[in-house]
Amino acid sequence: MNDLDLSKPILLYGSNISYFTGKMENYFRVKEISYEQKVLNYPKFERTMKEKVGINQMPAVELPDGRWMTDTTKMIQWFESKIPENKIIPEDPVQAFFAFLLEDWADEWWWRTAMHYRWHYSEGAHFASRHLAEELLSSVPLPIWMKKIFLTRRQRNGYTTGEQRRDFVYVNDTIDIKLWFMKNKHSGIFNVATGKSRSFNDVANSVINYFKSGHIEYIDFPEGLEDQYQAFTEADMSNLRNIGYYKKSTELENGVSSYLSFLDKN
Ligand SMILES: N[C@@H](CCC(=O)N[C@@H](CS)C(=O)NCC(=O)O)C(=O)O
Repeated sequence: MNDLDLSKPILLYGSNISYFTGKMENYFRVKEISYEQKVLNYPKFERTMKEKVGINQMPAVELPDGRWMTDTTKMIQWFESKIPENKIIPEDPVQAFFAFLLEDWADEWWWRTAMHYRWHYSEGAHFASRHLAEELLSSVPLPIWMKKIFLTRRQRNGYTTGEQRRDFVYVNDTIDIKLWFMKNKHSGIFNVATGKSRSFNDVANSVINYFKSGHIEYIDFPEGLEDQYQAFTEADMSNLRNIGYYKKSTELENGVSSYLSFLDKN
């Protein structure tokens, strides 16, 4: 049964710089479905979303009959099942499978890069925070600069701040490797690490967990050094494995707690 009334425009709630709102808009354009993009201010948007669909994310769609829905993947599939013209999901099941795979790849992975480029660099952060402060937070009675700081902190947290990664190795593991080399004569250049990078947030959280108190405070990276800094390093351990060293390295959390308890006792 087709229960979709297309005689009136569909309402699309979301920010006009939200990538997923853009995805839905493009879908409507390709399908020639008439829609109206609307902005609902926070905190009203959050309350309405929780009430109508149970989750606070954008975009959301309101159908002319008052039904609400969210999640672009599911919404597109729903509209595809209702409107057979201009299908964007291929009929052929193998092609459809690859189309879904591509969609999943873009939806679940590319937003990370997009968030990084939008929020990490000050030009992007200034632009996006001002836009969202004026658009989504326009009814919050605070000066724009305060809203910008709030938004930039919120968005950087988890996407970029403290997410620089290193291959942290527990000091005892490095000694084990050296002792092993004393018994097993090999010559060459070998990385002495874990092969698995972890973030500075992980290190800080391990310390907080050990002490059961504390919180993370971020400070801006010194200007001028940003371009020299390597945000990610991870050792290739294959040389060491190829000569027969297989001992598992200590997990970061265990290394931190064992070292901190050593410091406590000494
Ligand atoms: N899987 C969802 C993802 C939607 C999504 O992540 N939207 C972003 C904005 S583009 C959002 O609402 N994020 C929540 C937040 O920032 O609190 C979809 O396809 O619609």
